[in-house]
Amino acid sequence: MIRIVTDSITTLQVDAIVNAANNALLGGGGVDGAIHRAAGPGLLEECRTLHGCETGDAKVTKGYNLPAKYVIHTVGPVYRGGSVGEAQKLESCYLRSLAEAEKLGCRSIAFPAISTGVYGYPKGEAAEIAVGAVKDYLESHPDCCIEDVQMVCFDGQTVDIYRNILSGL
Ligand code: AR6
Repeated sequence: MIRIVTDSITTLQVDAIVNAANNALLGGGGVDGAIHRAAGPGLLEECRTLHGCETGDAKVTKGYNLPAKYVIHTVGPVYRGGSVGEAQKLESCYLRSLAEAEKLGCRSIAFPAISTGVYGYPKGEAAEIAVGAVKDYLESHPDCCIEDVQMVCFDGQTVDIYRNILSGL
């Protein structure tokens, strides 16, 4: 099931939350900053051992002081007009994160709207890619342990966009 949630991702009692990180995986602003603040210093310590992450890939840490057991750190593309492979990279963030969650045996996972803040991806296009990728993954993995996918919409515009897309499914 794919559903909309409007709370901060740091408060969610799910098996895994996804972080919209950067290639260094050493923290930053936006949702990344919020996750590091809420998780505490153990998260940064573990992140240092991961030696960064490629755009479109995903790496796992524990959740430390978060209610979530795991944090899946993924790196969305910086939006540069849409013609340098951004859509495929963004889709890969969702697919790779779900694959990591499945490996961990997660039943629930929460995603932020990756790349739609500082990285400038148009919110509507990014949401279409996000929902499409999750739907494709779940349909192509019918025996998957993941049963609850929460799309965290942190602003009103994003809520409206996801409502429209999900109501048309
Ligand atoms: N819970 C859920 N969503 C949130 C939260 C929160 N607490 N805070 C912000 N958002 P952004 P990006 C939403 O900029 O565009 C960082 O510095 C926000 O409203 O966090 O992928 C990293 O280190 C937006 O919809 O991530 C990278 O350098 C969405 O999260 C860079 O920003 C993503 O916004 C990544 O940029």
